[in-house]
Amino acid sequence: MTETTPPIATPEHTVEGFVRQYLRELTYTQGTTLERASVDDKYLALARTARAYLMSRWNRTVTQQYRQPVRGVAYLSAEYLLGRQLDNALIASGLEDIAQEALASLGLSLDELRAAEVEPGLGNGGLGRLAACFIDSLATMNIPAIGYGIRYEYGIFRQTFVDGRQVEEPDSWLDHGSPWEIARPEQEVEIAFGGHTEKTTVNGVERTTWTPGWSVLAIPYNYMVPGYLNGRVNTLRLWSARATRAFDLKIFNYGDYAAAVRAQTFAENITKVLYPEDSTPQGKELRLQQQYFFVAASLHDYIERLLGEGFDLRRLPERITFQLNDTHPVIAIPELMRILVDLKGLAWDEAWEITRKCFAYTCHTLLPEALEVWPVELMSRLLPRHMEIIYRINDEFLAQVRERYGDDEMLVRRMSIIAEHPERAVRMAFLASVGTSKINGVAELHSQLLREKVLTDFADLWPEKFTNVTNGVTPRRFVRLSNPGLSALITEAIGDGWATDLERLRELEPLADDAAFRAKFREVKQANKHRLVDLLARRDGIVIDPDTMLDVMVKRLHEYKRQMLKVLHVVSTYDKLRTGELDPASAVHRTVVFGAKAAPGYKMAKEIIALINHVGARVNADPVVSQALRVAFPANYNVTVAETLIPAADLSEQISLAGKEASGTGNMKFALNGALTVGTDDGANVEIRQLVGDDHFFLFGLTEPEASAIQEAGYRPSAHYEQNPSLRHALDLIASGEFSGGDRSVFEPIVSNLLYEDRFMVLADYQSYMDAQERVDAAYRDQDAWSRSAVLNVARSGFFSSDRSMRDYLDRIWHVDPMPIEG
Ligand code: H53
Repeated sequence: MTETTPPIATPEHTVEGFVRQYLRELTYTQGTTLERASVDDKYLALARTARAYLMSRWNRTVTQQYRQPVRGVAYLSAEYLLGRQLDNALIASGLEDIAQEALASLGLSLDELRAAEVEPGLGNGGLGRLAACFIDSLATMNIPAIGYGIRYEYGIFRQTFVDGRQVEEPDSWLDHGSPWEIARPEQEVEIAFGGHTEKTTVNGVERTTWTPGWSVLAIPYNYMVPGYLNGRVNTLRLWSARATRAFDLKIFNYGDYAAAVRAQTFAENITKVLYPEDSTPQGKELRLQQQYFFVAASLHDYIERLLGEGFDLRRLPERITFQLNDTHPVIAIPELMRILVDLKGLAWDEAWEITRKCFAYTCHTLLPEALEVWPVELMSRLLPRHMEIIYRINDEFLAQVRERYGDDEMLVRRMSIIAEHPERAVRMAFLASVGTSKINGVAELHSQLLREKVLTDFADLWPEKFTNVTNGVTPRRFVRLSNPGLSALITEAIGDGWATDLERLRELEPLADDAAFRAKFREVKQANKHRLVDLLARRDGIVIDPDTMLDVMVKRLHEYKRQMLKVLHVVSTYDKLRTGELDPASAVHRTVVFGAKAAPGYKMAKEIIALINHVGARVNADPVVSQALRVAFPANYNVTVAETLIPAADLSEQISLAGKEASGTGNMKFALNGALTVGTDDGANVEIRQLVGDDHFFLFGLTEPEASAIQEAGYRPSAHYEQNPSLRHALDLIASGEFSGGDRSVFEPIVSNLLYEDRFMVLADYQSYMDAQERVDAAYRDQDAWSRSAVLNVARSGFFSSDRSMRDYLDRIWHVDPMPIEG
């Protein structure tokens, strides 16, 4: 294949070379001229130009991997929240300056064209963005790796506000096509569902055959995952559903044309839309179809390629680890068993040994409601053979449990992969625990609680299976690309190389004591604030003051993340400013920025969004209050907005109830960009605080053991309301209709939920949070000390590079060696 293709020169790495390639793309691919081209045409030509530079590296990577098959890793994830591709492609190939100059020579602006790119929002939040960071790091670290996922036609919905309430609009990101994908329809895979199974005996050996009821085609689309300046381009392979030819034939051969077209639509619905729930699954049938669809296609794809090499599947664990990103791809475990036993004729025990060794599982949650469970009825109907396999896995596993612990029926019931109540259902996290060789949590505290509270019995049975890998974020996107000012300052101070060796940021530590460096650091922050001012004005018509403290809380809207606590702080401050308890002239001036999407079916989360908007409107309209406090809530927070918002932030809000946020990754991005954190002892906050030091982090709130103890003793939130006048005023103000045009009913559900339920202990942490915010104000008054802390946050956060996370996965789980690309 590619080896025999005569080498075709990559476009020259010069301004002239870039211009030539750009005009070629504009003319021959886009079919237009500079004079006639729309902004879209110009962007597409630019994207294809960047792609052209990467293409030969991509081919080289694939060729060298074919020639020299080595151990690798396949990341299975239902979500990849990639963000825009153009800038990343340019920095990865060292073309940023060349592109800028080349475009300028044609009278074009890189800034204008990059704004035309629609980001692929193929993920909800933390989990999807983490997957995107990981594949970036793997490519940069020269690891032979492939990502597998789903090419949703509609990604995460576009959020707008109508009267302050969230309205969802479809995200048709593929409307203008995507220059970043390459379809490989000839590598389609047929994926079957439904039907029934039969047992037959062939030569005295019992075999099961599955006769499916229907099937669809999985069409792969390849995306380039460029390593940073290293010549490697890995592949992300996303699957799209298409009706089989049988549907097309039916359309022509049968009279019922409409029914045939409906059937086709049905098949193609599988990859139509990303489910917008983040960390609280909905248990919809289509979702299970999506999961099996992409996992079955991916395993087939990988295994067929190996078989093409003449590979012996008995050695599969030597060649690959399939990393399961949460429970979403866990159906891969029975699928691999089916392939090995039913299709390849291996004995069950041998197949099981292979399967367990090939898989590893990452758990991303502690919330019990977030652990996926599929009704046996549904699983049996949709995947009857897989259900049988799960039963057998469970039987053998429970026999092992009985052997080890005796007939402890309570324990057996607790550990069973099949839950009996409220309905018979498959517990996917348990299937993952049994069917893998390693299980990891995503931050130290999370991994500890996973062992102690969620998968306790499994940790008892197999302590050696459990490990931790603290999450990380890619410094390429979240510092180098999104914060060019800080990047230049860092490079000026410690030279380059830090973007692939982030612990080198430590070398900045002494500069925290250098007044001139701090001044430059403040200049960068100020410039970043101005960039944000421009973005919000242009994008949202929101005016913010760059000469205020930027206090930012951006993440999915979820009660456990406690946006409500931030709202109460805003309301209390509003109250104090209004009543004169706080003097607006001498108070620290703050702009509180929110960004959050709520799952469309999550009522309380949507009410909280409305409350934030209504409180914001009131605060901003008050002539006295707004001198010292303003609220901004740009709609449709996404990766692109994050890239401008995070570098501008002074204060990062990480205020979940301790023991609820598995890790958090936004917290890492803020610290790396020199924001100080106000946070609880939760998730990766714990590690951030340990690294940056208590003096440079505003800790508040209950610890996990404290919160658990209170819950066990019986938590009564209204006691806090009764005893704390400031809290009472804030809640009364919300209940009074102050923020809802006098209508007391509007936010009543929020207030009574807090008073009588408050599952996430907002009221219990209120006072501690208010005190922490006073410490924040006091610290901010001393700008020199503040920027010293901010520099130390940057210097000490190198640990949170996703390159380090990958190293940990490689050492503890994958054991894959780097394979640099030659030439
Ligand atoms: O995964 C992030 C964590 C974060 C956690 C998040 C997550 C999802 O986005 C979706 C499902 C799920 O179970 C967990 O909430 O704490 O940082 C990446 O690990």
